[in-house]
Order: sequence, then structure tokens, then C-alpha cells
Amino acid sequence: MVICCTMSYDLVSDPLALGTDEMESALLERDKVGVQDFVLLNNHLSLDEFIENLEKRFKHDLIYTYIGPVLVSVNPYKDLPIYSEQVMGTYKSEDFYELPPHVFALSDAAFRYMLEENRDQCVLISGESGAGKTEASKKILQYIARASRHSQEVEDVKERLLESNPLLEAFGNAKTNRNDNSSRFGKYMDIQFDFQGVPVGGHILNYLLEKSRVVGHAPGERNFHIFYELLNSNDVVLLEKLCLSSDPQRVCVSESEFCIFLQTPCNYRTHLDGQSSQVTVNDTNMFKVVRNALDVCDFTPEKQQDLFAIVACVLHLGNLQFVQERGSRTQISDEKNVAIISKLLGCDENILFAALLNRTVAAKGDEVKTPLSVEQAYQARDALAKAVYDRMFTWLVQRINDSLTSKHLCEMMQRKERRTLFGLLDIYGFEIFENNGFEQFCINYCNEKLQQLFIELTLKSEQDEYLREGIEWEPVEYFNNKIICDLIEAKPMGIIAIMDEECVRPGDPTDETFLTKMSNNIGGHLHFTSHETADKSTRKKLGRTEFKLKHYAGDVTYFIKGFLEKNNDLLFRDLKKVMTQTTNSVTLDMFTDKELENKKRPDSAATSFKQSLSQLMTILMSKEPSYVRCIKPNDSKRSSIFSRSIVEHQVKYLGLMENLRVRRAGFAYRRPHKFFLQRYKSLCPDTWPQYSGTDKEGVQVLVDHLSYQPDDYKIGNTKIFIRLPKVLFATEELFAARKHELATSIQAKFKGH
Ligand code: AD9
Ligand code: MG
Repeated sequence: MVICCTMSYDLVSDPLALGTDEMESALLERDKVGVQDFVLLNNHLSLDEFIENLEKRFKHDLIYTYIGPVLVSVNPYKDLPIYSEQVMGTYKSEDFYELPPHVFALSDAAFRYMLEENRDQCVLISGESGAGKTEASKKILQYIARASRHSQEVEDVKERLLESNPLLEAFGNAKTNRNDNSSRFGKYMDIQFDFQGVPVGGHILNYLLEKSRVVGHAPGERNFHIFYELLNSNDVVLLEKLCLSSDPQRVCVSESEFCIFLQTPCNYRTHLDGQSSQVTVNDTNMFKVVRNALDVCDFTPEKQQDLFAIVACVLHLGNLQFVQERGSRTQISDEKNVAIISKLLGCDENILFAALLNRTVAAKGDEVKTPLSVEQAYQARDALAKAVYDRMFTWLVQRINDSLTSKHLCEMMQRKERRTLFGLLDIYGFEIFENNGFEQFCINYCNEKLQQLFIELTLKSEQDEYLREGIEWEPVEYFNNKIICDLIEAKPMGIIAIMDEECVRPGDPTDETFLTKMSNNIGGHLHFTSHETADKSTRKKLGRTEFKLKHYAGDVTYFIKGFLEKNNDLLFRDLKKVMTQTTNSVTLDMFTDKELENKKRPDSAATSFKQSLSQLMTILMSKEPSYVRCIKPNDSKRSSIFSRSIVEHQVKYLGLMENLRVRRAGFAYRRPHKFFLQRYKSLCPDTWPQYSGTDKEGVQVLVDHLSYQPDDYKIGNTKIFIRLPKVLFATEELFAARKHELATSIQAKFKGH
């Protein structure tokens, strides 16, 4: 959907478009429940009035509001009866503004636009953690699956697309202190359509999984859902195969037996039940959902077994303990675990044993084996657990992608037929925790990039176009977060570049030396503060091992510990080599000899992430974007609370007021002169059947004839801009009548002959 082509207009909510009695009742209604498009509120709308409108609507369970074509969504934290098949049917092929704002209306408009204009679409969903992005993306996918055309083969593709969601959520989502079902990875999904609008396939790109969760998480949080689901699966045979239950009578294994949960046990998460109260999610049932999704997505029983073997392997790895008697080398205290892990991976127990305790270093052409200290052995173990889980996740996405490649799609690709794409982006939202580390840094950086894209495509490009077209325009001020993106990614003195440099510096680089280096090089930046660079009052609040970034969405204090290690993302070669020699299809696929042979140092974690984000931005820029801006009404996940201060903060940083100002002052519809004249020339005797002057002059003659008011439109260098869609509707109606008249007269002519 595009700003410029919104053809319909919300007559119902614009009281000025109605008769006197109707106008009065519409105004009363509007006082009660607010307006459904902010553009309809008064010209100099204040922030307070903006929030009030959202609050009125929220209190009436009206969670969606437009700013022109942008959809603002407030998380209701309760089930609303607005997502049924019937409601979907109501929105199908309706004009965008004809019905109350809805995520289905946005989906429908984008989908139809894709079909009609043959343009790739993408829906960008943003908002902080827990604001409702993932839920919105699921609703959009459901809508598209329903709205698109049917055939048996397509049904398979649709089902797989839908089932990929619970599958990836099980492995990539976890309970955090902000959201019980928090996405710990970024996801971009393309649904591919043929020219008839039949979905022929799909493709998922995954971004930086928060793999450190595998070996630790904050109090009150959980590890990835799948661990609990597997342990509570009640599947005796499977659990025994995975050595997760030695006692066949005991079907459910306790999480307390596994060290990865021990630091901070919290073994439940909640969700909303049908009555909208928070209930504990039943992990046993969720495991059945995962199993079903794996079946639907074509995972053979062997592949499923290999997948769960990796999950179990991570659990057993977490139980490996290292000891060191005085004067002797590091030992593994419970060797039985190594036997279990090597069985699950399908590798030689002795080789794994040696790789867990030693490191081979090349020195002067020779290879020297160095024993690891206890601390190093724990680090190596954790690195292995993280790497194995992370690569398993990518493997899972790849296999899902295989299953989303239909026969029809392959044939189309062979014939080089064009496909149109409908993309959906659902990433982890902006996060501020008590303790923010490398992961929050990456997640928040990703959100900065997305905000930058929003600014580029809505605020900046809109205003740039007016400038290019020579249209008088009162510029709208907005905060451009490019300055923060540059602070993070610039070369050679952005945070990532400094971190990379410190990671490879000979000597003894530490997190602290990295912090000092940042203070020395970017200490003067407006958006960066460290203890060393802070003024007196801030210094008291900022520890010596912390730095603060002023993000577009708020200030975040990061704790420096772990940055270098996580950025280095080092897995000892010995362990990598063992993984290439496994028979488990997951590890065998994901650890290759090629990687071992590659002598070049791999890119750091932050640099790889930066590159993948840059590719993502290119993908998104090539498509027609639609936006869903999600807002969290409170921090306690409650359905009845609308906290003005919390909402206000989000409205401010999401730039919604600026968005509205640009929108209000702007023009809803724009078309190149040539196309406008071509379509409507029959409405004016001076332009029909042909206008002899330039297109631009012809457009002027035409709109003069149609009595457009000077405020209603502007003629730019190459395009005409129309402020309100209702002006265009009136023209469309005239055009329809004229078409009818012309057709009738042609028919009459034929009859006459
Ligand atoms: V995160 O960045 O992945 O941590 P999200 O994705 O923004 O976050 P999510 O969609 O997971 O948040 O929503 C959080 C919870 O809010 C859900 O689990 C639901 O319980 C609740 N929610 C969100 N949107 C809706 C909705 N439209 N209707 C009902 C909702 N409940
Ligand atoms: Mg999410």
C-alpha cells in the first residue's frame, strides 16, 4: 500500500461529510470513542489530544487507529472478537477507509495493491518488546493465507507458512521480563505469489538469535520454550532415546536436573486464555503443536529425532562439570555425560573428550596440544552449546524453507516467470532491562535501523519529493536517528569498528580496554556517555564498567562485560572439527570441512549482524512498505491499564506526531501528469479526445474545468498532488458516469447502424 494511492475515504468518521443530524450524532460518537484516523482531528493537535484519542479508543476496545495509511496498534492484552473468519471476510476487497481500522484492512490493501500494480510489498512492524509485533504478524499471515486463491497444492504451502510460526517460536522465543513470548531472533518472511495471486512458496530469513540464553538468563526469565516443552512432552520413548529419562515410569523430567535452568529457575510462562485471563502455558500441549508443525513442514521422523537430539545435547552439555585436582590437569567429573553427548551427536567419544579438555594451537608449522584450565573448559563448553543451538536454529529455518518451495514454484523459476513478493518483518523490539549487554546492544541497534528506514521512507522521502516537485511546503521538524546509526556502524570510529579492532589487537584486550578506547575516540559524541566522559552528576549514576547510549527510544546503560567475548564468538577448532565428524544430520550439515579449511578470520558477530541488517534494508527498500506501529499500554501486561506516561514515551520516540504532521500537511494522492490526464481527459471538452499542449498544461485545464479549489491540489513539475481523497472520489464518480455515457452512446450508434 502506498501513501499516494489511498483511493477511499472514511466518510463515516468525517462528520463534515454528513448531513446535520447525522453530523451531530457522529460528533457525539467521536467524543466518546475518538476518531479512527488522526488526520481527522483538529489541525494543531497536541500530544495530549493524540494520547487522549488513543486512550478513548483503547477503553472501548478499539485498538487500531490510522495516521493516514500507517496503522497504530495498542496491545489490548486480552482476546478481542475481531479476528474471526467472518471479520476477515468483511475486510476482503473493501476500501481501506470504509471499515474501522484493522490490521486486516492494511493487509488487504497491501495484498490488492500487489496484485493490481504488480509491485512487491512489505509490512514493517515495529514497537518495543511486548507491544504486539509478533501477534500482528501472525494476523497478517492468517489474513493473506485466507485472502489468496486456492488449490490443493497451494493449501500445502499455506499450511506450512502458518505452521512455521509455532515451530520457530518454540525454538526462538522465550519468556523475558518484558514479554512471556518474546522473540529472541529477527524474522523476515517473503510469501511468493504467481501472477494470479496464488501463493506458490515462501522464504524466511532469520537474524541473530540470542544464543547466549542457552547458557544463562536473568532471574524470572526462561530459556527457549523448546527445552521445557521437550522435557514435559510425556513421550517416554523419545525421552529415553535422548537419555533424558533413565526411569521409564517417570515420564516427565524435572527441569531441576539440568544445570542450564539452575541459576534462576522459572519454569512457567503465561498467555491469555479464551476469557482473556493470564494462564500458564501447558508445555506438554505445546510439544504436540511443535510435533504437528514438524510433520506439516515435512520433517521426517529421522530429522525430528536429530533435531531433538541437539536440544538434548545442549541440556547434557550444561551438566558437564570440570574439576582440577592440585597439580593435575582439568578433568571432567562425570564422564557418563560425554558418552551421552557423543551418542546423541554420533561422534567418537574419545575425540570429543579430548576436544573438551584441550586446544590445539599451530606453532612454527607444528601443532601443539595445550590443556585447558577449568575456566577455559567451561568457556569452551558454553561456546559449543551456543554454537550447536544457534546452527540448529538456522538449520531449522533452512529445512522450513525447503518445505516452502513448492513444485509449482520450481517450475516457475525454471521458466523464469516473475513472482511478486509479500514480505513481513517481525523483529525483536527495543529493550531496556536491568542489565543490558551485547545482545541488547544488537537488538537496539536493529531497532535504530528500522526507525531509520521509517524516517527515510515516510518523513524524509515525502518531504524530499515536495522539494523535487517544486511544491511549496512548510518543512516538518523531526528527530533523525541517523546520527545514532552512524555512531554504532561508522568506520573507522563507530562502536562496532572499535570493538572489532580491540578484539584482534595483540596484547591483552579486555572489555575494560574496549571501554577506554570508546571513551577516547567517541567520548565527545552527543549520544555516548561513559564514566570517564560523563559530567559530575551523570558520573555518579554510571559505573566504571558501563556506558550509556542515547537511543531514539530512550537511554540505555550497557554493562561492558562479555562484549568482546560475544563479539569474537570463538569456538575452538578442535570442537568444530569434532562436529564435522558427527552423524547427526543437523551438526553434519551445519559444520563443514570448508569452514575448517578457511584460514581467514571469520567476521565478528556484530559485523556479521551489521552486514545482514544492511542486506535487509536493501530488501525492504526495494518494496512498497506498509507500517504497523505497535504500542504497549502498560508494563504489567494488564488489559485494563492505559498508562499515559508509558504511551506518551512511545508516541514520542516512534515519531507519530511528526508522522501525523507530515501527513496532514501533505497530499494523499499523487499521479504523474501523463497518467492523470490519460484517465480523466474525457471529463473536459478541451482535453477530449486529445490535448494538444503539454501534459502539465492539460492537467491544469482539466482541474480548472472540474472546479478543483486551489487548496485541494498542487501541480508539481512532473505530478499532480491532491490533498484529500474525497476530491479524487468525486472525480472518480464523474469518470464512472462518463464511461457509462460513452458506452451507451457507442451502443446506440451500433444499433442505429
Ligand atoms: V518482542 O519484541 O518479540 O519481545 P512483541 O512481538 O512486540 O514483543 P507480542 O506480539 O509477543 O509482542 O505480544 C505480547 C503479548 O501481548 C502476546 O503474547 C499477547 O498475550 C498480547 N497481545 C499482543 N497483541 C495482541 C492482540 N492483538 N490481541 C490480544 C495481544 N493480545
Ligand atoms: Mg515478538
